[in-house]
Amino acid sequence: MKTVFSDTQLAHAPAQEISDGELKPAVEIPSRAEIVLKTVRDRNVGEIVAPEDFPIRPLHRVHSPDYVSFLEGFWEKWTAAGRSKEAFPFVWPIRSLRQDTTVNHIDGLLGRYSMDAGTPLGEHTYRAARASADTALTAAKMILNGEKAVFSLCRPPGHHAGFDFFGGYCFFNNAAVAAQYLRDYGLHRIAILDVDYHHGNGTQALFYDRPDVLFLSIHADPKEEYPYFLGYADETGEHAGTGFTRNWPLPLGTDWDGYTPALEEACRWLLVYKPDVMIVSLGMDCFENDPISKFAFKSEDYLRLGQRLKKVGVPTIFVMEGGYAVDALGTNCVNVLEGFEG
Ligand code: OKS
Ligand code: ZN
Repeated sequence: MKTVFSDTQLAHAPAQEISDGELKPAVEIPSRAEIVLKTVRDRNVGEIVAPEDFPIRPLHRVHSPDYVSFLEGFWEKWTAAGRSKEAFPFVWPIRSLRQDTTVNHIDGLLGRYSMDAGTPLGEHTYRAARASADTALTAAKMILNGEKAVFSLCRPPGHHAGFDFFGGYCFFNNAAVAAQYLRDYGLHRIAILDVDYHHGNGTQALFYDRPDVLFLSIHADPKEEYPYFLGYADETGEHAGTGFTRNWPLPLGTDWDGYTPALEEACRWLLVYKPDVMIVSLGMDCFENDPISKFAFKSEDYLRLGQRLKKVGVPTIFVMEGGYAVDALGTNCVNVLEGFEG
């Protein structure tokens, strides 16, 4: 299987993040991609190719132009306000506040375009996030050109990012951008299977009213885990998309045996839907030693996951999402790819 990767993605290198009421060292860091890349090389997964530079159009098919422009112009506005370190939002237009303001101050804009305070933005965030989206787009294009499986080594991740907001370490929704690109190039049905530990709220919301992109997600119960406010079992789509979203929230502590019934159900939905392409939002944060997560996958379970996904039998794009146990991240990720390749 070929891997798509760009060095530009490493330019987003946050130092700190807000979590557990403290400023802590950031966990969504460049070494995540570096260790996965090294393991892809060491275990001869296949050729590693650089992404194409795509125009802005495929991003605007998923994200609002004003949001994309906000990210592009963010650092200039941030530094013009006299700030020099990375940014965190801290005020949001919730419920009783106005949604329709044309706020101008960078602190207002940060709240307008975000969902949490846990996602630092820096000087190179936009460039890296563009490269990450280009990485997924290139994988999609390779599938259109006949590849049967491609690994899109994306970073920063994407599945929490929505139409006009960043959060959960995500800026552009790489999997969604790839899915929309495949639709725009004439494929009829795309399935996104999200196996990251966290619910992919951004992806779900983007396709919630659409039958042409099936969204299936297995994740930690949002009652107990980020993103808290989406990912419950009764969210199954709306309007024309009714029935085309499925969620399997699982209890903290879930191991492979606890996970497989949900995975089997998801695979049955895939069999019925018969997608032209499956996009796997591939987080490795179900791993037992993940520093921010509470599932109990072993490294071998990632081999099994890859083997099971192969049996779905459709062209597949793996898009990397989360996973923060850096030492094991390469092993766990390549286990999925090797399990898939057989
Ligand atoms: C607080 C924890 C925020 C969790 C972000 C989740 C990132 C992730 N700093 N999503 O899939 O892995
Ligand atoms: Zn995650």
